[in-house]
Amino acid sequence: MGYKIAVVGATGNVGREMLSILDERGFPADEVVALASRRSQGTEVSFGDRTLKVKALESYDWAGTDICLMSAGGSVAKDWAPKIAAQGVVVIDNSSAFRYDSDVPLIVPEVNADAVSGFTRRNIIANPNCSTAQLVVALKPLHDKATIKRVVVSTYQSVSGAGKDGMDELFEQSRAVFVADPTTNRKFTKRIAFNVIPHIDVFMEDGSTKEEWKVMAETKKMLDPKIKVTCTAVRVPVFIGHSEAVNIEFENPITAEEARAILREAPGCLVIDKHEDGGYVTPIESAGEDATYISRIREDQTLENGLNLWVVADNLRKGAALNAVQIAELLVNRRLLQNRKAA
Ligand code: 11C
Repeated sequence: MGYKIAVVGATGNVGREMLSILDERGFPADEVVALASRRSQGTEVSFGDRTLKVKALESYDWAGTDICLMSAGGSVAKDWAPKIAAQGVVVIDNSSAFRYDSDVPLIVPEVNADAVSGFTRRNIIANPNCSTAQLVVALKPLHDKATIKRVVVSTYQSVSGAGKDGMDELFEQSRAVFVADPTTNRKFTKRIAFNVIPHIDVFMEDGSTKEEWKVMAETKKMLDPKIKVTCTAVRVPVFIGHSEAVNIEFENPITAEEARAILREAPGCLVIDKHEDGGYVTPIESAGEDATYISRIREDQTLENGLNLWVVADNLRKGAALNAVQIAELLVNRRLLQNRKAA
């Protein structure tokens, strides 16, 4: 018997991607429901070659629904996820609202799948921040081999991380620059077209941004609290695909050749690393793909046991929608919803 799954935030960038990934991967659903706020009620969204009419979250009857994939932002999640979870529905939430709660599992299936069983405490599972998801997919197999001590990450994050408004702003500003019209900044704090901005999310007391803090806190929660992480998060004028320059210091020796061989076999990773023009991945090639791409693997001669990597992934897929669907698949494949269905 299949499952009934509802996508909350179905009209957003990530919600639409969730629907298409559920269809692509043949998720065992008898019914898929698209939900959004009342003002989007009746909007049509694609689900494979079908069209779903969006229903209002406010009046949806959750009886019989097994899983809720939620991508509606932190305040909607804080308000709705506990109410939905209380009705026996497992909520997989893409916002940061519950990620740091010790009784909510934060899951990247390639990294800490076993922690998923902890969802029963609150019926909520958190999906990580996009820049963390691709990072930990690349770090996990290397940590298993040589034990990571410290990671220095510089991110190059696409505007789709800031939603459709971010994509529209890059498009609009690029057009305006070409026709010599004035540009306006709405979503971003400075012009993003033909520029880069070292500021994502709000500033924290120590001068870091919340995005940089998330990369640190989420890596520790999912991979190992002993790993030291420092991050500089930068918005770049790319529509889809986050890139990361990653410097890693290990406890034990590991060569670039060993790292390349390990990453070639690692789940979710795809190594493209030829020492020639174009022998690496850029965000354009990652868009629409599921893999976390790893290029430019090389030893850092300034450290005793150090490596540098270039890590690229589609932030809307592995960074958000795909990871959420993979978590739902974990629940199904490990039969963690079975008793609920019988009950
Ligand atoms: C960005 N990483 O690129 C952010 C988007 O905590 O889920 C995702 C924010 C989050 O702007």
